Amino acid sequence: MSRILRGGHRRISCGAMTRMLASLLLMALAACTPAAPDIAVTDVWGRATASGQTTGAAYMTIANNGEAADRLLSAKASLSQTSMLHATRTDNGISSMTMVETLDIPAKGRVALTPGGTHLMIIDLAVPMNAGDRFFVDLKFEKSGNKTVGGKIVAAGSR
Ligand SMILES: [Cu+2]
Repeated sequence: MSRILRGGHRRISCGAMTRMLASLLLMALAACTPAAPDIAVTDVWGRATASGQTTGAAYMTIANNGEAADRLLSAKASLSQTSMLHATRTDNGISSMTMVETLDIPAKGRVALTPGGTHLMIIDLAVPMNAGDRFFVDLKFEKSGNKTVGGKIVAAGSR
């Protein structure tokens, strides 16, 4: 009986067994790694304001290079106490802005905040936005947490 069993089995060397266990472990680890967003914010800029103007706007590109979606929960520019995300919509040739609570950033996608589109409205400017000045925006993402990005103010009409 024992002779038959022994004859039917091929001996596996210790080295081969270790390699097999190692590759199984790697596969298990890969399967356990949760898909995560990978957020990169670029091209942060604002437009210089005219004298007396107390409201400005900032723009940026938010890319998600990860396998999971994320969501922008809030954004605040360093230029004033209050910022809010706005969407621009045009109905019958009349454009209006509506407040946006959150902004979905899809997996492997990008969302651009642009003039005429979604933008960060900067309310109650304490000082004018002057071309050449720099500012910061504190962003809060649902999964990626807080990110502070730097931007530059450009002259009106330059882009
Ligand atoms: Cu607005």
